[in-house]
Amino acid sequence: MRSGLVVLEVVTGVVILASCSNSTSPNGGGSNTGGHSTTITVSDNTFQPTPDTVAIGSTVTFSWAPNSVSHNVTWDAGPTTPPNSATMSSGAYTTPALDAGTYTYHCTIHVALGMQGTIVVR
Ligand SMILES: [Cu+2]
Repeated sequence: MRSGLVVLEVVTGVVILASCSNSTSPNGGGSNTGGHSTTITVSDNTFQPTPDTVAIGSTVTFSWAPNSVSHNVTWDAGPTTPPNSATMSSGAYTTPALDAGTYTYHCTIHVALGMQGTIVVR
């Protein structure tokens, strides 16, 4: 009985260690790390990369991942206000040329799940 408890504690410790090492991959390589791309992938509940840093005057293309559910790109704030995308489950939406500053946007359907992003233009 007593030794059984000790074994359980050891096993639990190993599981916790394993999950820790999984969540801290090198260079912060998670699903929402920043980047420098004029293409942002729209997949279920995430925009990648975000924050995304691009050059002044860039257009950014949001590309829906295969088999995604319906999402949209709805702008919150920025130096200009690009048109919002349609709600769609495939295809792509390209912004007009972006001005210097920080744009924020979200998906109206999944914002409660953290589906939002930032584009830094400089
Ligand atoms: Cu969505």
